[in-house]
Amino acid sequence: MYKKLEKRMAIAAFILLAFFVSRQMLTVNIMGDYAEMSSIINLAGSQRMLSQKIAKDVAMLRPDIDIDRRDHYIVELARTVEIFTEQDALLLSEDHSAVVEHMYEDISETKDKLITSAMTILSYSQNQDGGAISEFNEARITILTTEDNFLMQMDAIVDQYEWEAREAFAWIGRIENIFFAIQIGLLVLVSIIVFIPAHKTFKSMYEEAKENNDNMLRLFHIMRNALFLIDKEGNIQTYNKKAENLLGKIGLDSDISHIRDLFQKSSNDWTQVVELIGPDGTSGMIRLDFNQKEDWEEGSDQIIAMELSVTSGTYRGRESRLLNFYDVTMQKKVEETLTSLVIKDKLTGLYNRYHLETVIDKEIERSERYDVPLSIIILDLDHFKGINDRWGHPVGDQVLIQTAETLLASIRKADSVFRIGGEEFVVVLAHTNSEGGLQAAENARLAIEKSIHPIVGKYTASFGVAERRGGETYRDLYQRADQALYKAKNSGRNCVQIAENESPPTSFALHWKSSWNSGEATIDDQHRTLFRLANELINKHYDGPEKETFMCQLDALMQHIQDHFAYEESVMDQIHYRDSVKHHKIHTELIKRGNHLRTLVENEEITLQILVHFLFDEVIVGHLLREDVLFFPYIV
Ligand code: GH3
Ligand code: MG
Ligand code: MG
Repeated sequence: MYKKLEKRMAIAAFILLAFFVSRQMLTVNIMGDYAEMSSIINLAGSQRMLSQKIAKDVAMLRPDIDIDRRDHYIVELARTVEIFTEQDALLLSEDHSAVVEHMYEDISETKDKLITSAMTILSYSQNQDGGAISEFNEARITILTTEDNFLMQMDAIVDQYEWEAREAFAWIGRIENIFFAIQIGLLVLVSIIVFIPAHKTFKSMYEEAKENNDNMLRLFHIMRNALFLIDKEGNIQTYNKKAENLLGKIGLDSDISHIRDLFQKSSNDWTQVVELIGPDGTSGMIRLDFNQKEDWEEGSDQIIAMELSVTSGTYRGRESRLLNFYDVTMQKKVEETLTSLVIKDKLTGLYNRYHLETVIDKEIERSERYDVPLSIIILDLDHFKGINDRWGHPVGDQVLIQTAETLLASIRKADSVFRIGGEEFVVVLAHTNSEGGLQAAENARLAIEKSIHPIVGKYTASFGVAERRGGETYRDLYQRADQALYKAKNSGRNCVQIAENESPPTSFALHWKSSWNSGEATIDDQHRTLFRLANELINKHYDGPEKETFMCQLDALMQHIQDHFAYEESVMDQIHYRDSVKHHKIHTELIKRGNHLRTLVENEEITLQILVHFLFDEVIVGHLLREDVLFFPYIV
């Protein structure tokens, strides 16, 4: 639309320009003609005057005139005749209309007579002795009689000139009128093709802009987010209803003028906010919390969690920032609830088994990295089935809740309690060795024993404690603590038993290190299972009557290795690991060698020890440390 208009405007401008240029050229031309014509009229007028002067000079040159005056008139007459002839030549050289041309032809005889007679008088007067007086007199009479005639004819010529000039001017007037009409026509045309459409376009553009502006403003006010528009210096230009609501909620007057006043009520450092809304106009997002005004009626949340995003732009021609506050209080609460649902036990509010696995992995890693001890307690309520049977399930539940409270009250802040099953709890004791663990368990045991339930009365629990050995997995640690608990149950319950902390002197074990984790859950699980299966075999005597069971377990281990290799290969292919082919080949080679050694054992060509060592050293540990670790970094 606007493009079309621009084209039209260019065309109109061109037409108008062409019109004014041609008009100007014509005017200049006509003015030239006008100047020429007036100079001709002047000349003709002057000729008329000169003819009169000739007549006057001739009249004065009487034969009896005294010598001085005669000389004067002779000079005068000679000069006048000279000018007259010069002007006559000029007049004749001009272009004339046919009428004037004809008139000149008519006057030429009279004029010649005038000039010839004047020349005769001059020559007689200049040389008194030459020529006859009769000629002089005749010439004088001719001039005096011709002059009238010449004057009349000259008047007629001047009149003709003037008539022609008037005609020409009449044409100028007509042309002027035509130009005026054309000018009006052009203006009408330009109005039709340019001004009217332009007016319509500008009007619709204005209306559209106004409508957009109104809609934006409406949108600004009905937005569910709190919006503040500030200038570069942080002065508030305007804000919407939600923003006003926010100000009220946090106890600020609605006439605050600087945005700093708002942020001073937030949990965030002012400099952090300045960075976000700073002078360079960077845009970004931050999370901030506001403390709700104490006596604010709406809702009961004390903290208002907000997400702030900043956008740069202009407002009324000034560089501005739009601060968009999005209320995430509900979202935050939902997130917290969801997290708590996933990691907490509904009945007691303690962490659950799922969360224990996350926590214990981190604790094990920390204990290894900083070389600090780590212990766990497993406790199980004594004869809980009996409590349920006697008082019913709801009372049993109450006992579980009371136990949770007692445990939480008896342990340190750094420790965490988990309900891992019905009436079974685990306490993870960070930075604690077996003695500390024993102490903590004893405290908890006493606390439970003392916490008399209003219906059930006294009830007790049995405890197993274990300190983690170097390189020990959670499973093994748990197993040892569970064995200690089993011992406690067998030693009459309501007591604490500690797991053996020393490794059995004869036993040798492969210790899993958390740094060997790949990050891929299944691979890590399979690797740990390989270690466990290997450890189960490693200290067994494989001669004698147990050989058959041993071979069975060995075959299971080899099968597990094969399954694990296949899974690992599928992961490598999925992530397009660049050395995937090479790694596949190593797997195939290891399996081939393992099967070959297995056949040799079968045929009793080699000892079982060689096969076991090959599996442990080459396949499980060697391959993991040499080749597997190379592709772990590619797993995301
Ligand atoms: P012991 O001293 O050998 O541990 O004896 P026990 O009766 O405590 O052992 P057992 O494991 O046989 O019984 C555990 C009982 O705990 C069985 C089950 O009904 C009960 N139980 C498991 N979960 C809940 C629960 O959430 N609420 C209640 N009230 N009881 C539960
Ligand atoms: Mg139990
Ligand atoms: Mg029990």
